[in-house]
Amino acid sequence: MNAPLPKLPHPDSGAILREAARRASPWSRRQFLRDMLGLGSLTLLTGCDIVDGMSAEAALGRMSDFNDRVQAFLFDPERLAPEYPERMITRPFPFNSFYTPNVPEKAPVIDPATYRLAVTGLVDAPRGWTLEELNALPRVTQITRHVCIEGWSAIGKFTGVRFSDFLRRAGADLTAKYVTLRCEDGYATSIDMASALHAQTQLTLMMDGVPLPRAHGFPVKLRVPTKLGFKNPKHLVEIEIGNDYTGGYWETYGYNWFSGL
Ligand SMILES: Nc1nc2c(c(=O)[nH]1)N[C@H]1C(S)=C(S)[C@@H](COP(=O)(O)O)O[C@H]1N2
Ligand SMILES: [Mo]
Repeated sequence: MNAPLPKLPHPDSGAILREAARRASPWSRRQFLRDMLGLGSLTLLTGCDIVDGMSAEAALGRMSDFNDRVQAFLFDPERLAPEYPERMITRPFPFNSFYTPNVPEKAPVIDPATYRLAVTGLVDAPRGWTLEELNALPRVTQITRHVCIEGWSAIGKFTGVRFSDFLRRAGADLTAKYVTLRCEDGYATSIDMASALHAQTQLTLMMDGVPLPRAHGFPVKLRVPTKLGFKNPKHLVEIEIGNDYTGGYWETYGYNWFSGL
């Protein structure tokens, strides 16, 4: 780490440093943080004094917040993710999950008859939606690319309710900051309201013309083609509208919260 340090934080410095620290083994991670301390660079980049590893972590967190704010500022709600022709659909569509073993057989089994999608927080009247109610709403279809942070991408055809329509019908406060998405398998993530209201953000009920297969999020997932795959929660059970930052599963392990494409 002998490169001259920039005077002002580069918009990506938080993401770069966090990624570097995350990739390092526990030992080299400590060494990495110590090197950074030695150079005084974290103080320079974050304006906060660092005395130990814990505050270095806090500083990295602060830079990630900064990175989130830059991305949120740069996010253009009018810009659309590319859409593709049917012939480019990836079949079979890859599977991924946070659980071990990472196999589709471990995906949650949900009974469509008793399933409820709870909409909570800043809404006119919090309540649970049945699958029948969700299936009765007007639908749209998109063929978009899902990009996983682990280094693969796939094109899929997703059919469901435009999320902005759903939020309006649910009586959500559209001026709230965050939408938190909780899943049957314990997975969770949260997104900014501008991304929630984006024209292509979809409460997805079908994939490739059939009801969402169990492995891919039955009965409902949120498709957010303007964000990385881990911001596309499967097996949704709760949508909470609020103004407090709630993070998410991978976000806790250092993945950048905004993760726009
Ligand atoms: N409930 C839930 N949603 C999830 C995940 C998960 O483990 N559980 N993994 C995320 C990640 S990292 C990816 S890449 C995609 C994978 O979706 P797929 O299996 O349909 O490809 O789901 C995302 N949403
Ligand atoms: Mo992913």
